[in-house]
Amino acid sequence: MPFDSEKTTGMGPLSAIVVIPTYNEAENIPELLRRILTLDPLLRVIVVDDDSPDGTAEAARRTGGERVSVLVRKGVRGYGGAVVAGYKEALAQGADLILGMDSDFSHDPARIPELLRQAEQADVVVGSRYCPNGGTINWPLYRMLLSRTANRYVQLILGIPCHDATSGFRCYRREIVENLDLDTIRSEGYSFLVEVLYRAFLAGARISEIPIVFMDRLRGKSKISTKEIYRSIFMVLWLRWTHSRRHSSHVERRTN
Ligand SMILES: Nc1nc2c(ncn2[C@@H]2O[C@H](COP(=O)(O)OP(=O)(O)OP(=O)(O)O)[C@@H](O)[C@H]2O)c(=O)[nH]1
Ligand SMILES: [Mg+2]
Repeated sequence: MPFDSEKTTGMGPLSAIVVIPTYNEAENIPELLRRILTLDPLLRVIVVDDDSPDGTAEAARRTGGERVSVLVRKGVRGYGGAVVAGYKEALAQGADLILGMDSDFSHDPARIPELLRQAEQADVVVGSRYCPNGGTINWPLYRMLLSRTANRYVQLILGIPCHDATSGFRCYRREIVENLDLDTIRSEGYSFLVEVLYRAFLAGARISEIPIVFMDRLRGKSKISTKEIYRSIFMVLWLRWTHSRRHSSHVERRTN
């Protein structure tokens, strides 16, 4: 079904699907779905829930109606795996644009139309906290410092032209997701987001940013642990290392 959003977003006839990973977000998901579904009558949503004990999947089904698909993964947990499952389902449902976001209102649904519009001129559009006019509200100082430093570090090591490579609020053109080789992505959590953006960048994707203001979650609990943050630091080095190895073996093959 085309995303005929000329009146609301000026996007033209592209179909767009929003992918939302959830774990214990029953307090947030009904209101979030209502806000997204009123943005455009043709916008669709895929919620990927890891069998949350608080009934998130059921709450999503109750509110969603036919424009919302709820995937429940049983016996597994993890942000990255859930997002991969969501991307695959969005491809299977024929999305031209795939937009990822969190379910805790840190990502303001009102910014979705702008992300979609910007995807007319780019392959990946990132909602960025660290470009001019972007920011964070109510984040403790240590998280702000950690997140900013992590992003500077990612830019330095990987050279991705993006101020916020750990932002989960982003929109991809379908072809980019098709070429990600989703089954070989190893990372989880924040480094998952970095790995996906790095792969897109290496494949020559045009990356664009729009400023967003990120709100600390008001309801529900954080799922991504501090351990995950430190693991991500090593993952970035690993990504750089494997890429340079692939690059040098490619050069060697060409010179032999
Ligand atoms: N399906 C699934 N979703 C997850 C998992 N971990 C996190 N999520 C979802 O991924 C999104 C981001 O997770 P958050 O817990 O908000 O991570 P965060 O924003 O770094 O932490 P806070 O700032 O405390 O909110 C939310 O929508 C979560 O519900 C998981 O293991 N499985
Ligand atoms: Mg959050």
